[in-house]
Amino acid sequence: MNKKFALAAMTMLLAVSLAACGGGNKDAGASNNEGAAPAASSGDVQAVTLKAKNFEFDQTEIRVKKGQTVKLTFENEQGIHGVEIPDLNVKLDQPGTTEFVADKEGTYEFKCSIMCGSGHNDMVGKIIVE
Ligand SMILES: [Cu+2]
Repeated sequence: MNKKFALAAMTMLLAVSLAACGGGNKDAGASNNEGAAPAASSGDVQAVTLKAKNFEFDQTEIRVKKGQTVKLTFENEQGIHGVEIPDLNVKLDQPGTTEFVADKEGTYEFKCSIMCGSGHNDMVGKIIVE
């Protein structure tokens, strides 16, 4: 009988202390993100620079965090190319910068958006939202 009571009391204490911890930690996680991604300029914006030449991109796999605003800068180093991510409604037909919110987890194809020549179809990569 006493053991049962003690167990019940301990369980309650544990529940109370867990609840207290959970409430206090809400904001603690935010500051832990600092420095995690050197490319990020500020806050929840992740800066990505993608460069194109005949006939490839300098990156074929880009990883971004779900929910972040992605600031995509596209540059042509050689030839005339563009970039598009059809599933995310992102398109840059010339060098420039665009922003989009990576709000869905998944793997999306990006590719050259301009018929640039014989290697056009090789100009593909994937962007992974995780
Ligand atoms: Cu092309």
